[in-house]
Amino acid sequence: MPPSALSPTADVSLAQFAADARQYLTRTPRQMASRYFYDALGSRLFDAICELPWYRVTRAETTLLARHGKEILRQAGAPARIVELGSGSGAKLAILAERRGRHAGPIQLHLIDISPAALEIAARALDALPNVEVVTHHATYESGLAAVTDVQADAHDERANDRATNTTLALFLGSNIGNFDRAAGDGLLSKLRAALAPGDGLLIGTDLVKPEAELLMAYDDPLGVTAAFNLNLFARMNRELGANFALDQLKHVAVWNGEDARVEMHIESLAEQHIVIPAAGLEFVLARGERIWTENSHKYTPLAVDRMLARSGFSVRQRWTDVEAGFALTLAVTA
Ligand code: AVI
Repeated sequence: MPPSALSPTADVSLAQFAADARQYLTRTPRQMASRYFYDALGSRLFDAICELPWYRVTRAETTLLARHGKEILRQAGAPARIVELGSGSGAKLAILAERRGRHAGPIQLHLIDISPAALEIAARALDALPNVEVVTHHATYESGLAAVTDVQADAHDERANDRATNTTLALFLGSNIGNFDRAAGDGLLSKLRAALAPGDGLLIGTDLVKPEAELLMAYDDPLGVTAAFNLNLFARMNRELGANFALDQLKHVAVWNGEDARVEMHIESLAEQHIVIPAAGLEFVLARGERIWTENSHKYTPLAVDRMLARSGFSVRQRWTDVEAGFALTLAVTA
């Protein structure tokens, strides 16, 4: 998974999946949690989305990291450790770590991801870099934050040993923050802030507000990859929860909600369907034209990023922007 990031679900039990299906699908309007996009096929479809010319998040971020990585590390105080939330393949972390140069001192790279397979691949790639110690944490974002706290506690001990630098840099990339609503995003960043020590940094990737037509192409691409990504959630419910969604009667819909500055993905039913989901103990009629809301992807202005970080106890140190792609990497430090 790319910003394989996102999918705090690989280790979520079937019982939890069923309970969430029941909870989300009975809301008004009906919803389903986007974290369930990322089964094996969903993760591959997301990888494919990242390759699409219309979805520029991953390419823009990778280019910024390659171009400014050295400066980012300098501004972050030459961190003694980097902790990535949702490290996926580790490719972005590798780009940053490589920018340290051959003769840099030792660094710890902490990878937090819910996919053991991704952690193994990433660890192998990063282990090959000079002077790095790779530590993997098989965890969701939330339990990953506990890992950050542990890392900080260890660092505290090391401080007694007078290490040259003891800063931690946390990475939260891929505009993964955009999939959280404002309150949940603030909550996560506040927890991250609490897990860090004074002077530590956070590098956060955010997709920026851009013309509606561009945003809609990114989330409703002409090749239908994003549609397949969205529909796969329903194929997954059919397969794993015994649901009976008629997939050929479901249509992918992406809309721009300007008021809340987010692209929303929905699935619309082309016909009335009597849905039964045995594992969730759920039965309902999905009306013709009714939509199930599957994802929010918030977009930001630089000011909105600054405010979000300030609300969570960070102050912005520097920003690197790909103006053409409309994507920003922001380095903030604990305020
Ligand atoms: C992983 N996340 C930041 C992606 C996004 O842009 O919200 C997921 C995605 N959904 C549709 N395309 C990509």
